[in-house]
Amino acid sequence: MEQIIRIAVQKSGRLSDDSLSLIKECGIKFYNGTGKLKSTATNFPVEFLFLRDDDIPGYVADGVADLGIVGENELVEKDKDVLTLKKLGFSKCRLSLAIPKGEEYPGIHYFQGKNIATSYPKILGDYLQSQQIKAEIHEISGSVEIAPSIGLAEGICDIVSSGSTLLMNGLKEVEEIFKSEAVLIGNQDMADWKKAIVDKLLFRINAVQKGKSNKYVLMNVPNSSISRVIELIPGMRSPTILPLAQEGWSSVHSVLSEDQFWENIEELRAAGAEGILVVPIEKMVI
Ligand code: PRT
Ligand code: ZN
Repeated sequence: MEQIIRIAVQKSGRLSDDSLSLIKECGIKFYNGTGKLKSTATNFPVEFLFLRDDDIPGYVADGVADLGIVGENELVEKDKDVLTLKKLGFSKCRLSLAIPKGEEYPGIHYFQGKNIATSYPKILGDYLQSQQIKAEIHEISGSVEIAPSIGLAEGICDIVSSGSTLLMNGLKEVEEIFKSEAVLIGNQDMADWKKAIVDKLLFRINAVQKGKSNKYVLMNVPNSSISRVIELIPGMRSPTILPLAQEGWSSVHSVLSEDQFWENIEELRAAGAEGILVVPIEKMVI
């Protein structure tokens, strides 16, 4: 049998584009025709299953898929035994409690004895228990935000990103109860040969993520300032220094996080650096 692992990704929705972009950035090529439920990569031993996100934790727990990409909210709500292998940094959102905007909110005890509509009964139930609040949880599968206006519940617990859905429905966010982002999950009992493929994939994901958070920076520096500039941008091992055609000047190349770059930009200029270029890095292996 061909040695290939299966990875479950969302078929279409808020996770799909970023999941597929990450896979492509890892150099994995596959054909993703519309409506396809399965696809095999042409240059990496992986097959993709395109599923609803709700089903991904279960499929990975059962071993139908070895890996999956899913939001932490779905993962925790489904409560399946899987490994969380890597936070992926996209599809960030929060799960929050919200109430009609005209209501006074005195604190979490507001919810004591109230009805709350949500698609996340487990996360909400655990949270209310931790806060020693007894409330009625109404599980509904969609359009949670309209529950208060139709008299189904006094409050809701739903995913919030920009907050505009709450606003449009006359609600205000009063408690953030859970933070979520996309994660790579894995089956707990993978054979060693599968783990070896997963390690290769994780190695590539790490290289892509490191590349994204770092920049390649080049600048012209008067030779008298080189030591000062090196202190400011130490780079991976140490910066590269190349002489410019003009006597007394060098080109200094280094790699640093974007934050580090902005923090040091004024001092770099004060040290005489000029012609500063900041270039994106596709992949980075340290
Ligand atoms: O069809 P399938 O079941 O696969 O998809 P789905 O409809 O269940 O999920 P989908 O594609 O909407 O979201 C997939 C995952 O993306 C979620 O599980 C979250 O982890 C993450 N995510 C990130 C979000 C949001 N941002 C988001 N804004 N999921 C949902 N929303 C919805 C939210 O439910 C609310 O209706 O967007 C609205 C709020 O957005 P704002 O910007 O108005 O606050
Ligand atoms: Zn879903």
